[in-house]
Order: sequence, then C-alpha cells, then structure tokens
Amino acid sequence: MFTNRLYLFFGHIQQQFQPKLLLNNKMTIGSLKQRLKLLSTATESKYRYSFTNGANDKISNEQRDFYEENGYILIKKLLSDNDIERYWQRFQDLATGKVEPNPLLLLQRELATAKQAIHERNLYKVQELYADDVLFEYCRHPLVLDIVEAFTGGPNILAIHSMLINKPPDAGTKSSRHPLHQDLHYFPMRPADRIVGTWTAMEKITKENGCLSAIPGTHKGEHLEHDYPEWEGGVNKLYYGIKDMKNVVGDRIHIEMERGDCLFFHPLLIHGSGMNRTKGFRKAISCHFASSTDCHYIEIKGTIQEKLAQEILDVYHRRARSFMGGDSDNMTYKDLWRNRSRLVRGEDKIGATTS
Ligand SMILES: O=C(O)CCC(=O)C(=O)O
Repeated sequence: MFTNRLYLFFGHIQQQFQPKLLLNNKMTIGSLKQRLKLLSTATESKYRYSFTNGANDKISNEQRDFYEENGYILIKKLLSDNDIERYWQRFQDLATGKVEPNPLLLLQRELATAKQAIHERNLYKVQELYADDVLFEYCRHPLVLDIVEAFTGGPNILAIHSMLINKPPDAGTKSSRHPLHQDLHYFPMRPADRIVGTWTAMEKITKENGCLSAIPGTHKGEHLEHDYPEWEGGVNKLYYGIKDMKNVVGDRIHIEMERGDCLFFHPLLIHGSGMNRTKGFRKAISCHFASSTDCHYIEIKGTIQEKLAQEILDVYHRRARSFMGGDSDNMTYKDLWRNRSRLVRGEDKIGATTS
C-alpha cells in the first residue's frame, strides 16, 4: 500500500522530469531509492556549474540560476568591516616594513619606485597569502567557503592561488589596466567547472578607481588564446589578455562594489579591470579555489598555456634560487601549483599538500 503510493508519487514527478525512466509496481524500496537518486540528478541537470547543499545552502536558487547564466554572482556585504580592517592593517604593516614578511610571501613592488622608501605606494600586489596567517584568514573564511562549496561541488576545497591587489593610481601610461582574460589560462587543474574565483572589495570600488569588468555568459565558451596585449604604455608582467576578441559575443559590464562585497566567478568568465583614474590606491583581496577531490592536474606542455606557464616558472625558479639558495630548476609547473595550494576545508585527493 505504502509502496503503491510511493510509485504513484514518484511516477508523477518522474513524468514531469524524466519521462523515459518508467516505474513499474514490481520495484523494491531499494530500487525506488536508486530511482529517486537518479531523479534528483535529473532535476539537477539544468545546473552544470553549481550545486545545492540541501538545508545548508548559502545561495538561493535565483543566485544559482544567475551564476549558471552569467558565470558570476555578487554577494553584498559578505565580509564585515572588522574582517576588512584586519586585512588592510596587515597589508600596511607588510608594506611599511613594520612586520617582517615570511620569505614565501610574494611582494610585488612598482619598479619605478621600488628603490624609494618602503611604502604602500610601491607595493601593488601581494601573492601567496598562505604564507601570512592574517591575510590567509580570508581564504579560510567560513562565509566565503560555504558559498565556494556551491561551485566546487562539495566540502573538499583547495585554495590554489591568492592575492591582495593594491591597484595604484595610473601614472598616465594606462598600465594600471588589467586586460580582459580568463583565469583558467593560469591554472594547470581541470575540470574548469569545479574551480571558482572570489574577489572581495576592501573599499568602495567604482569605474573611476578601476572596478572589475566582465562579459556575462562567456564562462560557457572556450578557453581562448592569450598573450601580452599590444597596448601603448605597456602592461604589468604576467598580465596576459585574450589575443583575439572578435569572436567573443556579449557586452562588457562594470561591476561596482562596496567594501565587503564579494564576487564569485567561473575561471572561464572573461574579465579584467580598468585604469585607476583617482589619486588613491584601490584594494581588493582575492582567492581561487578548486575541488580537492574532483580536480586533477593536466600536462601544460604543448597547450596554449605553455608560454605563460614557462614565464611563471622562470619567476619561481629565480625566487627559489635566491631565497632557498638551491637549484630548483627541476621544479615543474605542476610542482609549483602543488606547492602553492593549501587545503582549506575537507580532504585532499589531488595531492596538493601530500604527494
Ligand atoms: O584586481 C584587478 O584589478 C584585476 C584582477 C584580475 O582580474 C585577476 O587577477 O584575474
């Protein structure tokens, strides 16, 4: 009797979602459960880029739908002023030399001013935040990770790359622009759909001081060829852009944000940032995450990523030689990403922190 009602109930749902999976009344409860699992996969199938986390869901269906369609979602005021102030103060302390940085922390100073006094004015980027306990709190932040789970597809999460970007006022050369690109071009992990970027405004960020811009929907397209843009005035080292935009469909939008707002975006979403036309520095903190159980490393040799990968490797070989004093030339691109990745939630099967 009970199972008959279940057949009727599931039969009804099934007709709506999956007419080909027909039920018959010889089924056991076990096979019904199996069917139920298939059904939930069937109803989920309109979602390719995101997952539900049942009662613990931190994003709504509307937000999921938006991400599926556009390749990003903006969560207003995700982080508190206290969080942001803590990261801000830490940045100042590192920039001014008040705190001795861990040598693994990558501090990138403006070449033009690097020989002058140590000051936030010449520190435009800090990378490898795992080497700093305070800044890495951002990549471990439960409010961030709860939402990241909706895109990595579960609670096994690696922080694969992190940075704080202190975009300087443009010196008149337009070199403070960040060309349109896809972040996947930097990563030797796949699948792309189980990787997500986060970018949090540390202050009000507008078109004027160089907010992010993006072309919604481009996460559904391919990984495109990148190179240095042929711009007058030049571009920062390793700031690759998409080589040929002529087949890219869609309009660019500007994403203005308030302090504490956080953008979650797919690694194929085409995005960049404009010039900083103000006299102030524009600060944002960012981390990319990947599923530690569903992602694997790929071989970069022979792919469109090889040129950039070699350039990044050269930087790391030089760094490793200078502060480890040893020969690191055998380090591969995969080793580099394994070294910089950190497990921030759950378990690690990609071997980021072990093998
Ligand atoms: O912070 C910025 O200006 C741009 C950051 C960005 O697009 C990136 O690092 O991928």
